[in-house]
Amino acid sequence: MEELKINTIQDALTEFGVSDNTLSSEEKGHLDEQGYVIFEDLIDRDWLEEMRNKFEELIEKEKGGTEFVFGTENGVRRLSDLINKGEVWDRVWTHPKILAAAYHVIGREFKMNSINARDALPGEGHQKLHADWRARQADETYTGINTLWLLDDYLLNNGATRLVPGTHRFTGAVKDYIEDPMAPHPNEIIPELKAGAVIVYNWHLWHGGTQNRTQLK
Ligand SMILES: O=C(O)CCC(=O)C(=O)O
Repeated sequence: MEELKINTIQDALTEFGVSDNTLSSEEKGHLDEQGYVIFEDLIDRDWLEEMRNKFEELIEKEKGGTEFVFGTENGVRRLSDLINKGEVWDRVWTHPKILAAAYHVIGREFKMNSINARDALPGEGHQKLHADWRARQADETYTGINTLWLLDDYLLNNGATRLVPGTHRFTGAVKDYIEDPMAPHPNEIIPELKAGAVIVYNWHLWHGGTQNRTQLK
């Protein structure tokens, strides 16, 4: 068998099927300008079903689920370290679109950090606007992305994520710009999407879970 030689990030990307055309120029532009890009129907029906089943199986096994950064979040089912909890998640971080987006934003070698899951139950889930990395300095280049894999539809009232387009370009922290990070932001959007979509965002982009207002009286 021929030995696989991977010496550079380019070798690794090629091995995973990434080419210059994996992202369209519109997709790259959106990521650059708005700080995020949406891939609709990235997860096919069988894979979606498999991920949903695995999620429920793990929640059952872990008695409701916890998450390592925050511990627990009230009324939210969370799982962490999914990379070590089933082959179904391997396709998440090896997907060519995701790797291409990571390389486009970071522009050099990078590594996978973690795969976690989050599901806000009715009445819960509202988070502060936050970035997923420390405040960026003026001379600092972008260092990472995060991705949201939709196992359920994103609706305006079911706890979908709010994003504030363009904020990845700001230096400093969210608190340097707004007084109340829990409050609605005038520029925030909640993308309404079907399960199976994936949102990729620069990890400096301000975002946060919203309250799941379904089944509330
Ligand atoms: O689930 C979401 O809507 C976003 C979660 C998030 O940003 C976080 O937990 O840090």
